[in-house]
Amino acid sequence: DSVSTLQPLPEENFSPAEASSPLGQHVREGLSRPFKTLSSMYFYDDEGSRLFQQIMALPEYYPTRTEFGLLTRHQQAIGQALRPHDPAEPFFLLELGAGDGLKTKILLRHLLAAGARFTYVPVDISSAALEGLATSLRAELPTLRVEPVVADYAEALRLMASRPGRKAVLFLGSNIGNFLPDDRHRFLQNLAQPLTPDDRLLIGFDLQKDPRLIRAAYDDSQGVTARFNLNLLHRLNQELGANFDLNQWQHYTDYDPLSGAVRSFLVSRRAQAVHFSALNWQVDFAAWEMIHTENSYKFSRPGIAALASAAGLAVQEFFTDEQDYFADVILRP
Ligand code: AVI
Repeated sequence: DSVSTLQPLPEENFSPAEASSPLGQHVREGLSRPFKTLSSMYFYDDEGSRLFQQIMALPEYYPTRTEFGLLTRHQQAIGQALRPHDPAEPFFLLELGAGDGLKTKILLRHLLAAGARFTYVPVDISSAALEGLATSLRAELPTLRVEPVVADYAEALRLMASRPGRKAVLFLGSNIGNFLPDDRHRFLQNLAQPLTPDDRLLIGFDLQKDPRLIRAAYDDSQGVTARFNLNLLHRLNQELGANFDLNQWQHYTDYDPLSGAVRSFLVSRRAQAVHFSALNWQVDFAAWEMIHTENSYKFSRPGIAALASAAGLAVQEFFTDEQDYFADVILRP
């Protein structure tokens, strides 16, 4: 009737700002490719971050537990490698993408107990994530000096380069596995560039192992990883006014031992068109067409040495768990 025609159409709730937002541009570009793709970077809205916390506690998802165990087991030696030789010399412990800091607290507790003089600098582009971490640290480790930095990683390292004292930089959780090889190389080069010979990096790498075990970690029996992947479509519905029907999509994942990558996809169960009102745009999907949403690379020891040296870094020490599932590696310029 005449009243309802005066109501704004749903598309009018979205301004041109959404169309030109990084997410809007990314979606148009990624879903226009011959093999459609979206970046796993966009998994982590509030719901995605909550689901990732659940993933980390799943029986099949071994990386988090394993890295926690190996940090506990090697805390003394890792602490030794990260801090300057002179115990009186102050240093900065930077952490890129700290999350809830559960694993880092093992090292922080150890360093405090060992009398190390250091400032913990968690770095994240989300100030909300950093505030949560800072609050929990103030309660649990009241003597710790914390200086959160809201910035992207390269910017934070450049900012810190002018401060005197060793920088020990943590990048845990095999986050490095989510980069494609070229991006990974550029990322490591950018990390290495502002470092001086006295600085250190500690990077977590998930190692190549029984391929069934790897695949199961990304296709858990409770379907949490599937919900995590599908949440990306929900996010596009929310933020770009898309009309993805989540019942018409499936999570699919596979491990390719040749490249070392777990690749995850969203599979269209039937031919369908999806409209994005914020982009004033529509995209067609054939039956069983897929959107590639994530890479999760698994590494070998020689592979780690090669990627370090390509970025001008050397492996100083290699720490692993009893089963050789995961490695935390100390690198130096
Ligand atoms: C954040 N990142 C290291 C996780 C991984 O294992 O690649 C993200 C993840 N995706 C599915 N499960 C976990």
